[in-house]
Amino acid sequence: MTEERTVEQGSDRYNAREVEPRWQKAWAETGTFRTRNDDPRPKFFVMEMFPYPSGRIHIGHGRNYVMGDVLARYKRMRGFNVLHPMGWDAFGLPAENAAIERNTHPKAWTYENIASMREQLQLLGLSLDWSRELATCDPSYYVEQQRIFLDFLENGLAYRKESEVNWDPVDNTVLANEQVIDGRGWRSGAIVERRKLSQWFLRITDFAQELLEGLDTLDRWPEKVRLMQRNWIGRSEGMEVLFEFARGFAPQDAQSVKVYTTRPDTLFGAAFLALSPDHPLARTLAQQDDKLATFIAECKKGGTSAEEIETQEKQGYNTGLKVVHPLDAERTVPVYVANFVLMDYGTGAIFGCPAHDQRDLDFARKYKLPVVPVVLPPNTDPGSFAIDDEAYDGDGTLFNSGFMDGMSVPDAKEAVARQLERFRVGDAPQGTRKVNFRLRDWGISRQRYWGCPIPIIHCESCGPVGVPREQLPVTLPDDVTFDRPGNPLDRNAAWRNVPCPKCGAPAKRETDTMDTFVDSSWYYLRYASDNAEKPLDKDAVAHWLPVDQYIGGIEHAILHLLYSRFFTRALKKCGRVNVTEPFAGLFTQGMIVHESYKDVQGRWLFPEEVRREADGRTVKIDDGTPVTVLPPEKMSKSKRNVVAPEVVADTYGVDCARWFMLSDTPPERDSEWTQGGIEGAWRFVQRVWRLVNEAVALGAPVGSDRPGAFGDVALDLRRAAHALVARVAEDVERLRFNVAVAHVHEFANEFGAAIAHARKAGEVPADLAFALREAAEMLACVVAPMIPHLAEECWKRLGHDTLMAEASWPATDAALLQNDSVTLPVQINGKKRDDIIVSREATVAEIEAAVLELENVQRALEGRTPKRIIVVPQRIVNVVV
Ligand code: ANZ
Ligand code: ZN
Repeated sequence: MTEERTVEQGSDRYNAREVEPRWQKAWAETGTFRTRNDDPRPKFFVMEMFPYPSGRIHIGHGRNYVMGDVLARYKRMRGFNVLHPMGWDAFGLPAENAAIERNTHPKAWTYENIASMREQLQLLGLSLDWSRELATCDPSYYVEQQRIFLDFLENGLAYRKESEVNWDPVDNTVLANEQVIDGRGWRSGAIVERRKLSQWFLRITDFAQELLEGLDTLDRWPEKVRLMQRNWIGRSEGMEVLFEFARGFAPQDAQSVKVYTTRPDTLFGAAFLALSPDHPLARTLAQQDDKLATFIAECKKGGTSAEEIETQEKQGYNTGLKVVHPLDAERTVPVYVANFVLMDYGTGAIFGCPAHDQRDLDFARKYKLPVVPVVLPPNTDPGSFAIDDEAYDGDGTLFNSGFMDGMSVPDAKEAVARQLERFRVGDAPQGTRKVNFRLRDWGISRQRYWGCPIPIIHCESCGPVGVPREQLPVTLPDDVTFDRPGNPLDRNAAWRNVPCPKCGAPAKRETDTMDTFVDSSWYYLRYASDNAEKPLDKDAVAHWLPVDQYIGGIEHAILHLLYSRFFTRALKKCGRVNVTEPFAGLFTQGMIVHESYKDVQGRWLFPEEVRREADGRTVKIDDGTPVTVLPPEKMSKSKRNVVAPEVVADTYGVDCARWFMLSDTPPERDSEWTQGGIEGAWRFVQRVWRLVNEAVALGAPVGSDRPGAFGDVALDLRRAAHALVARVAEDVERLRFNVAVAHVHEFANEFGAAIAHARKAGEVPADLAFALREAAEMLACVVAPMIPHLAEECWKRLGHDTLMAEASWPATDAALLQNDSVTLPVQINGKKRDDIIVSREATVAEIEAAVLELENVQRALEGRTPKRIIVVPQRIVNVVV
């Protein structure tokens, strides 16, 4: 603190409000961030997930853009040709809802939002190539999407099929499974029904195995995201097993039922067979059985997702049929129709083993079926082991299982598989090994106006016909009304009625539009092109892809990222691109959270409407009434706990907001926005300005020669400055922005001390004068990616007439860096798994913390805490798991 006072003399206050717009203008006028495809420097492609233009952004949206921007600016300084683009995920339901509520047009609403949000983003000083801006709702974008659809159609990757969908009776639309929450539509809250519709599908399942294997190559993705994708793809190895009907208990036209199981080892514990309500046999039986027909109709209520069906109360209907146990001809098993069996997985039929599957156990308890355990947990007495209300799905030894008794679960699986492969039912083997995937083909039809039209014309004689390419784009008609529910395209005869492209007979356009996830599945490819005529440019894609760093929210861990990975593969198959994995590096950032406030009437208040009193109470600014403060949570418009970027820009400047966003917390974790925090950032920004000014006053002029020798003070300062450059480089490369900030803080103290020393000396010796200038330049460069406006102003003050945004990252002198850091091998249980570079002065606690952040260590730990971490300073680290 004392040091702060001493450096204050002789420098003016930094005025962000005047400075920031000035530099933004300079960047725009020189076209600094405009990227050329023919630039010979090595490429670096960094992008953040593009926003939905919902209205206005708040500072919580800004965090991932700022992180991407730091990386973009840093990589530019390191000599890369950086592509850092921005666009708008501009189709979707909210625009239609706004149109209905406010009597505007979705297009007008969307483009107005884009305009105001673009202005807000520009305010943040992001180094974006705005010339590549795209909006998915623009015909210049979706024309290519329609071509892609036709490519997929021609290559057998798009097809039409009848399928059951989640139907929202209020919004009158099909919902994706993830839009059904607790059996209700995500927006309307209406109870969802199931309906059959003819829909367009994309054949993502063709790539299931590839998409799974590709995950192993994505070593710069968070392990968590890869795991989520792996589970979503859901590969399972199991068997299809035929169960023959028992004599006297068989239906008219069937001899056997085929089930899919991943646990054939538990066959001796089978208590029942269950068919999906949609199983053909169930349907046939229902024709003769009214009660069964009623039961099946009941099952249709509620959504179609696996989660939905799994959380429903288990319901069954005993058909009276019986099957013979495949391994014991003396035993029969009753056949039910059950609501928890899905038709589109496996064979649509299962055998239930209550002792070892929770759903089956719930079902067995309800319908009083036997519960016979066949897997004995380790170290358990077979005589006393019994299942109560929890099924046992762990490992163990087989018992009550004839020839499998005493085997481990994997051995039993193998033994029973061999047995069933030998047995015959008619001509067929009784059991066949089978790999299944949970992943389903992607239904992309939406009964909505504000989406990309599917370029198809339906003709009575020719069927669905692709719109000829020269007629693309099929644009959305503007003259639509939203006064009635449903899709206005259905009612728009002028748009809908067209001749068949094949036979010329009167035909009708497809009125479904595409799921908006299609729009976002290829936009990163569109960015690569700088040629409007070639929105998907194979050469440009080959040049830029894969994206080197993609940054976005964990909420997109599954669908968006998986669909994008599918799209590159599908487009490759169509010969359109030559890239397989779209995103080489992925980072999922945490959210910004903020307290929320309620007044005495229980109404939400904006942060700028409240004030904290000296005594700690929080009151409303206008009338002093008390305010209830609620704990920090995700910023959201509905709770008003949002901070607008323009408010921060006006009060403290954008750089302060950027600095605070980067400084507080590790970037993958949530960070709390506080008044204290932003004020701290403001003080620090001012301090950097003062330090640089002091150094300009005391230091050597720009371009001075380096003295031949340096005294202790100068040498220490040089060492600190060079170390700063090296450390921040590494921090930014690893996206550890908060650590970079900490390093800058640390350096500011050392720099301040050197300045104080120089001032005391009166006449500043040449070696120190040189070191002061060098340190100031390095400091300005190092903070430039984070607080670029201030950095430009410092650069100018330091006497440069070039743009800092175009400057190079400072070179470091290896001799000065020596002794600064050491590389320690990291062992896990005695085996070397990684290296870590740490400062030579790092404490044991710091090293431990850094080691725990290593991906290899995290993987080995699988969420556990290590038993011990042994740090041998300067030598080695061993993690004992
Ligand atoms: C008998 C069994 C015994 C099963 C046991 C599990 C545990 P994954 O791993 O996801 O592939 N199943 C098969 N088809 C089904 C369908 N259409 N609807 C609902 N459930 C179905 O899951 C495979 C297991 O899920 C299969 O193995 C089957 O139940 C059930 F102790 O067979 B199991
Ligand atoms: Zn026709």
